[in-house]
Amino acid sequence: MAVETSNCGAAGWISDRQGYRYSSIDPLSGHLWPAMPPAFGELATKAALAADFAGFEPDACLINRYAIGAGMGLHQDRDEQDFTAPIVSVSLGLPARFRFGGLSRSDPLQSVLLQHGDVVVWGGESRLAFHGITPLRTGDHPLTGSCRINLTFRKAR
Ligand SMILES: O=C(O)CCC(=O)C(=O)O
Ligand SMILES: [Mn+2]
Repeated sequence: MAVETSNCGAAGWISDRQGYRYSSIDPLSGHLWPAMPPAFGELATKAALAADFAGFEPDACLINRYAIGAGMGLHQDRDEQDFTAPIVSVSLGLPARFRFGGLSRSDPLQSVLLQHGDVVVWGGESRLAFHGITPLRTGDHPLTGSCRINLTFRKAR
């Protein structure tokens, strides 16, 4: 089952007939994405700094919604222009198993259970590491019900 996505910030990650890319326009509404709430940007900047990535100023926040059974296959986040900027990922709601590997798809994977409120930062030599989410297990979270929300902050442009 696929993850449902939306965005806030100056750039949003979209897919349409021409493929995947960052766009400042929401293709469903024809309008700019909603601005990134200042508290979101500040959280991402502080989390990056805590992981030794000073000066992270994300221009994109991809919002992923996982229903029960939804997962995300192993992939790299490689469509951003500046790989010196890290990725900051915030997990909300139901727990999910995050798999994090190396620069080759076949490298060994670590497996980490991401719980509500967990923040993961990756960058530097791990910036292009393969990662994914195993299909969400049934559950009921007091704040999100039967789903998980993930926010990934990126410097897309
Ligand atoms: O849901 C997650 O924790 C990871 C999301 C992700 O890797 C992505 O949106 O590219
Ligand atoms: Mn990713």
